[in-house]
Amino acid sequence: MDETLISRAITESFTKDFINAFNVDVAIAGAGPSGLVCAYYLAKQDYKVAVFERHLRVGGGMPGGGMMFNRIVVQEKAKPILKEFGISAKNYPFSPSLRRTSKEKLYVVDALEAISTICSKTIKEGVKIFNLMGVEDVVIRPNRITGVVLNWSAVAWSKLHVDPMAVKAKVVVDATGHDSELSRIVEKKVGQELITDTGGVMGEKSMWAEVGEKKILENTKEIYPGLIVCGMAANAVFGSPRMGAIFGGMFLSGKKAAEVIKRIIK
Ligand code: 48H
Repeated sequence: MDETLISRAITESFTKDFINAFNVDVAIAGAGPSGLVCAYYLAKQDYKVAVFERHLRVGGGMPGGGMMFNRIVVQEKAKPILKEFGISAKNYPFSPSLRRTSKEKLYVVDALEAISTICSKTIKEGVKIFNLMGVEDVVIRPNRITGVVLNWSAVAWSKLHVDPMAVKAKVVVDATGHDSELSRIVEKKVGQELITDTGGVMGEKSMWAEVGEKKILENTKEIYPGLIVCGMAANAVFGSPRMGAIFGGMFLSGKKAAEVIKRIIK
């Protein structure tokens, strides 16, 4: 066995996919639940999608469940998305007496099953996920975002001065979670021109699950021409509350982002 054949197989295969991702319909920053669900629904309709994830593993905040108990909660409204992916869900409350008195219809889901299934199905739909690559800036033309600027996470973590490379996209998605990094970059470099009440990132508010889950769908939208915000980043941009380890809103936000993007690209 020639070891260099292994090296060649990896390098050729990766480079082919990377070069192919230089020009995509949609570039998504962040492979958390909202970014992956968005990518899945777009790819299902044959859009060319690349996801760039800074960390070694995908899933963002999902594998950690609630406070490292690796379970998540999903509400009835998002059940069809669990069904779409084939993710098992148990009715909650477990106890019949608590179920009788509870107003909520909830499901408890294994966080690892959820994220591994979503990731697998997203890749099988044709999405290319590039991990260990961070989006450090956007590409801009007059009044429009037209791509993302990438670098290896190892470069950023080592604080090396290595220039980045760019990818062109018809639409860019900020699915970077609580930090809403792309939206903050655009605010900083373009000015207070985001489509929010202040023109900038308003900042996430303290926990209020019901409001947070409701607002996240309203907040999933285009905030600057060519830039869509989804998931936790949407609530951070629009000054809405966090919600804890309930993930229905993240799934629904990813799906809504895909619908918004389809309308923009058309
Ligand atoms: C590339 C980047 C960059 C970058 C960040 O945090 P996430 O899981 O995001 P969502 O919005 O899909 O899900 C949010 C959910 O996990 C959560 O935190 C909830 C429900 N919180 C409620 C509460 O009360 O706390 O994933 C974002 C991903 C991560 O994997 C980051 O590593 C990645 O984006 N990322 N990738 N370039 N510049 N910034």
